[in-house]
Amino acid sequence: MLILYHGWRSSASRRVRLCLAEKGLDYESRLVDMIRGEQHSPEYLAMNPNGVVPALILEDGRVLYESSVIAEYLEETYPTPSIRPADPYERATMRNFVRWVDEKCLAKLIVFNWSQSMQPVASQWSEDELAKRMARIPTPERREAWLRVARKPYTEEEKAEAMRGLLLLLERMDGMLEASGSGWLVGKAYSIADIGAAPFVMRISELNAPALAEHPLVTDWWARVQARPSFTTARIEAYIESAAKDTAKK
Ligand SMILES: N[C@@H](CCC(=O)N[C@@H](CS)C(=O)NCC(=O)O)C(=O)O
Repeated sequence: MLILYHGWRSSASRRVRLCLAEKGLDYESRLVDMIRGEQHSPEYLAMNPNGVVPALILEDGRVLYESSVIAEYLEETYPTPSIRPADPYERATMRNFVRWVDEKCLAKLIVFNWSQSMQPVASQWSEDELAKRMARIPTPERREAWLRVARKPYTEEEKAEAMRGLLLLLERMDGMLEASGSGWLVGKAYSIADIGAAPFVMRISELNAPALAEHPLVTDWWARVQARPSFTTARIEAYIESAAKDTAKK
């Protein structure tokens, strides 16, 4: 059976769960406790050297990481139902879009997600604890992000700037929905492009609902995404409620 190392609220994990659900694939769920730094443990880094979730263990024991790469692997290995356009140009467009989301949106979303979920705990770490954690983080960007939430919380100005960046996604999606005319981002059907954007639109809907409402095409698209059975199966739940459930379990 497939084994997924993931986090319920992680956007990249949500993408993979959406793909698995869309294809009706069963998997063993292994939650990674990010606040405890399990993603930076030597065992986890052996699976994903970037020290981030998700990681997917295949049926033969090999490992894959990077949500968009996992999505395409799942499509190629379990092609029905398809979540990728058949037309090569549309496929290329889908990949370019997902790559853009990865490059432009993830760092912006971290500003909000980590301020909410990581900062309350990370700000309590002693200097010694912080140094130990920093030493285990494999990439400079994530060391910086952890340092920010632990010692130098994002300012309101930085949050406003991050939100402006995040909202560019809605503008880009408007253009794509207008061009496709199908109600989906690329081509005629729901694809990895829609899956790539969904976790980010979910967070925008929670953080800034009025901004989403200014984009009727995206708003309708969002309703269609949420109406898919895979959305429920993948457990894309409200961020605050999901975090509260985790805290209650501890
Ligand atoms: N490009 C990666 C991004 C993965 C990623 O950034 N995961 C975040 C959660 S969404 C994470 O594990 N953060 C933990 C950390 O940075 O310590 C992908 O798409 O898989």
